[in-house]
Amino acid sequence: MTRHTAAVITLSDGAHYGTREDKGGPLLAARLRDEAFDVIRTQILPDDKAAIVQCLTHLCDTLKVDVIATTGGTGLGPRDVTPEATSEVIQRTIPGMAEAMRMRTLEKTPFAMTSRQVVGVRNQTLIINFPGNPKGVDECFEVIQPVLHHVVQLLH
Ligand code: MTE
Ligand code: CU1
Repeated sequence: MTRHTAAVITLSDGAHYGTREDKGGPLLAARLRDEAFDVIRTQILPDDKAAIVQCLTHLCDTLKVDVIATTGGTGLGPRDVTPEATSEVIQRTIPGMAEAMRMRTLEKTPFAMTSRQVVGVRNQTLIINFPGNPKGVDECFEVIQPVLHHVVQLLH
């Protein structure tokens, strides 16, 4: 079986400028490695829509990674733009995957409903937004884990 590739992007002004430790990114990378993905790129970007769009497009169109997992910037802070940037890049949305993460983790915290996370596809790349909170990353990853490889295979 050929191994699937993944990229992890942390979206956070604080983590980018070094005032906050990035915990979500390394956690996502570890979860993806546990699922036998080759994590070929990890990056920390500020909450800047144009920069995020450019990075996602490059990962999809040039590096052709199978899965991009983002963490952070999905909430209601004035600088949170991850869902907007993702929506600009994807060609098809998978609302069910985003809804499943919110619904299933709502049992754990009511704040799950405040994450505007988006899941979608550009060409053959699956893009999944996770919240910034490491606990949220873990809880949401558990929800989508059973379909991850199947979805990647469907895109080929
Ligand atoms: N989802 C789950 N499953 N668990 C969580 O702890 N945190 C919430 C929410 N989603 C959380 C969650 C909180 S507190 C916020 S503010 C939003 O995600 C948005 O987070 P973000 O802006 O860091 O992406
Ligand atoms: Cu919050």
